[in-house]
Amino acid sequence: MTRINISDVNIECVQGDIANQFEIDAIVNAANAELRIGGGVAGAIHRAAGPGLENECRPLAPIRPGQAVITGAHDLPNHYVIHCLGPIYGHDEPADDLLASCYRNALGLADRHGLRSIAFPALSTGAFGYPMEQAARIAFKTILSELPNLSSLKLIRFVLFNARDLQLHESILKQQTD
Ligand code: AR6
Repeated sequence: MTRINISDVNIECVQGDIANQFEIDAIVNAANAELRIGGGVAGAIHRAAGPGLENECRPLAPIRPGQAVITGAHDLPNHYVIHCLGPIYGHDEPADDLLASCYRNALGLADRHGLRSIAFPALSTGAFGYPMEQAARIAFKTILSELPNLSSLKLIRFVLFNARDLQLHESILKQQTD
């Protein structure tokens, strides 16, 4: 686990399951455009939240790449879920800008709701095929550039599924903040 404090905000990298993050106000879903239960992160979140989440999502769909929408968290141990549609690598362009928009829009939504903490998975790096290292650089660059615009958020956590992805994120976060 790595934690860095910048401008009074903690940025953390941990290994774990995004659907099992206690004491975090909002978790971010790597959603599909229809906001339906899917595989990967979306499957884990919807299974843990229960069917009420899909019902709440239905009128908000479809969403566009780069967009973020917020719902309640139902049976999850959080207050909100922020659903982001990341770009499909090699299909949605410009991919870097669309991925950055996901992080920017999710942080903005959380902050406007007065939330103190948010946890992200590595958006677009699974079924959507984004190379992990490139995605991590964009994620942290966007988060670091958004820090001056945040007032309520004090903890931004990255939840990585395996040790290799955790190490990669830790080293890129260190590079970008040294
Ligand atoms: N907790 C944390 N990270 C996870 C978890 C988990 N429970 N499960 C997977 N990962 P993905 P995408 C990692 O495919 O690429 C879905 O089917 C995973 O190793 O969930 O944005 C949706 O319905 C990878 O590094 O999201 C969409 O159709 C990262 O999280 C589509 O996939 C993202 O993997 C979205 O694709």
